[in-house]
Amino acid sequence: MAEDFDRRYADRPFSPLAIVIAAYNEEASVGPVVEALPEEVCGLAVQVIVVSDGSSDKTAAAAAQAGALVCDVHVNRGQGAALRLGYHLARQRGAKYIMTTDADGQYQAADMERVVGPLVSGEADFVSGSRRLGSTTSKGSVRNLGVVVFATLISVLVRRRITDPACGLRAMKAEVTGDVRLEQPQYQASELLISTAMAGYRVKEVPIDMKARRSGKTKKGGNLLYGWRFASVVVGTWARERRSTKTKRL
Ligand SMILES: Nc1nc2c(ncn2[C@@H]2O[C@H](COP(=O)(O)OP(=O)(O)OP(=O)(O)O)[C@@H](O)[C@H]2O)c(=O)[nH]1
Ligand SMILES: [Mg+2]
Repeated sequence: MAEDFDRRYADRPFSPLAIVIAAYNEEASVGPVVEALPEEVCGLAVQVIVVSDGSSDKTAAAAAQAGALVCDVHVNRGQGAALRLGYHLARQRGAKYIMTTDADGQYQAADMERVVGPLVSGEADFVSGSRRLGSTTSKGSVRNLGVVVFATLISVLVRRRITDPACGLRAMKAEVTGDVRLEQPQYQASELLISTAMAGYRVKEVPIDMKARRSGKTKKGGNLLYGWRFASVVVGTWARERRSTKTKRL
């Protein structure tokens, strides 16, 4: 799979910033999302990698048509697995930094300089957008309440202030993605954040504007299911990382 991807795109530039997008049944929005991405962010040339797995629509074709390097996996394995594969492909293609965004159009190209800036200036190793420092079009929703509750819980657990642990617009040094333990098949956002913070990497949040998805529907289930699974990943990741820190100290 990875070898085939590498061969197929061997003639495309190995740019220092890879934008990795997991996309599942997003044929209507992935094209416009890829087309709206900048060619450079903070002076870094961009390569766009879209990972679609088991989509039953034309997501892969739409992403390729828009100019992305596309890895089309036949079996659906979840956003977390797709992003892990995307990180691996980005590192293989020499990326120094990796940014993620979503295929549903919730994040804006205009915020990307702000997300990548602290990496380039050497101020941070991992930067996450925060809708609470910026804005969101969904006002007063259950999701927003969940973001506040989980941000508070995670801030206590990792002992630093986190305002938005579920933002899909993030950027990191590429080596972070190979160093921390990532196992979650679908609800990956908090696992990456908690593992990165607990591994001692410098984490920073910056304001971003979050919109409603352009079309299609959520892949995460209803609010209750989302909340329950998110909570399990938060507690499970924290406990796992704590055990592993203690073992390392022995
Ligand atoms: N490749 C792949 N991508 C996925 C999968 N599930 C979700 N995604 C993508 O991950 C991104 C986030 O998924 P969403 O369903 O929008 O979830 P969310 O943004 O956390 O939650 P909402 O607020 O409901 O939109 C989108 O680009 C999805 O297409 C999957 O199983 N495989
Ligand atoms: Mg979404």
